[in-house]
Amino acid sequence: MSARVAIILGSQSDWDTMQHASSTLDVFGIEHEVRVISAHRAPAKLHEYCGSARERGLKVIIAAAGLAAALPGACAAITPLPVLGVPMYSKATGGMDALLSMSQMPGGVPVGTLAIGKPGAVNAAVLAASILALGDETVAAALDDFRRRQTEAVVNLPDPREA
Ligand code: RP5
Repeated sequence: MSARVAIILGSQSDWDTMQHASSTLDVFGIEHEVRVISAHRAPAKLHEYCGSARERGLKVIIAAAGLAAALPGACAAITPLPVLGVPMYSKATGGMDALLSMSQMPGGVPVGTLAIGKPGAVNAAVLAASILALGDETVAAALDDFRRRQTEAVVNLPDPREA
């Protein structure tokens, strides 16, 4: 089956964080592809990739970048598909540079911006699953199962003094 979600990285160095988006999509059985396409270093390639994304069957784009993180916004400028942005941690600002770059989009060109780093990577995948679940009962069932197991894991925690 062809990929329904694309994970685009601004750099290979983002993979350490974004592997958590990929492994979370695997939990839901969601086919996805991963590409490194920098908005700043390879804009023509990004235009080509996002410009054909919808016709190739992709439904959701997850875009991760750090620093002056133009990537998710550039994706959203090119494709009408939902774009979920994941800001990467940076030593200079802790990731606030990327968070603001992604969240402060002009009206009409949205990027659904997640948390900085690993929680954002995981949540981008969960949110992509929620979007796909609207039209896919198998993903909807996997999402329900994921949420049920997550709840059980915290409800059944022992008293921390006894752990
Ligand atoms: C951004 O700059 C990338 O998304 C990455 O988070 C950051 C640093 O990239 P590298 O210099 O490690 O390639 O464009």
